[in-house]
Amino acid sequence: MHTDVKALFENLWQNYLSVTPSTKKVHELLGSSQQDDVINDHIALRTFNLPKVSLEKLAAHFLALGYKECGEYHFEAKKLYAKHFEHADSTLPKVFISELLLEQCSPSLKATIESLVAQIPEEAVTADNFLYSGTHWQVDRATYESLLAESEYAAWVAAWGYRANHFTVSVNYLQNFSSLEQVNEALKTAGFLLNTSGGEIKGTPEVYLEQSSTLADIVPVAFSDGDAHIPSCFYEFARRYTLPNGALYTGFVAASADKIFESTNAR
Ligand code: OOG
Ligand code: NI
Repeated sequence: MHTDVKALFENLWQNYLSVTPSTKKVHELLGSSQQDDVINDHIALRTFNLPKVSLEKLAAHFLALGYKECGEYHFEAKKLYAKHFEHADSTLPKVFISELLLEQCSPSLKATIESLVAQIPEEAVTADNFLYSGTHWQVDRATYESLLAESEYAAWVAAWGYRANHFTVSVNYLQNFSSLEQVNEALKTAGFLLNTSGGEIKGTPEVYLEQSSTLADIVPVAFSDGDAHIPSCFYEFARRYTLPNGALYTGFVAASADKIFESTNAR
């Protein structure tokens, strides 16, 4: 486990950049015209509910750094369960971790995933670098396709393994944009494709959170039987609103999150 929270996020960021080339351009578009770097609202990680690599195993890395569990979310149709974590230092990104509930999946998907996870050495899961260690297995194209037919989420984790699937710009702290609409327009003008599932903007001021995201980059991945181009990671944009008590809302909105997951769908 990391003892240095800044080093953990820096490693997660570099690993995310390495498979998400558009991130650099988005970061420049939003951040280059301001003095301070962009503030990250949150990152997200994905896994399976097998004991070796469950949500709780990933969360342990953050709990050891002072993060606290703050909310839980159910996604019935996608067969996912998630929790979010926050740090007392509110300048640190929140963390959203989900897991695929394998007992609700087909026996064949479950068996495939069990065979991949079995290849992870037990000690790898608690190592400093686990959260940005990628895959610990090889999959062939046909296996990826058959996972994809049942669960886009399962296929994504099989292809990309352990890494942040997105970072999220906090629109509240951007100096040159005051709304999510403005951010979206700038992105579209620069040629980025947005996730339109559930509309370009998910959520409203009434639920204290508005979110939008790019569609994941399409980049080469090395399957055991050759390279292919598939969706990797994406960038999200979040604007939070103040609660009646005057504090910024810090939770997530399940109905919006349900659509954000689709940012890694094939175009
Ligand atoms: C997480 C999707 C949910 C949010 O901000 O609501 C999410 C994922 O795609 O793994 O990040
Ligand atoms: Ni997110």
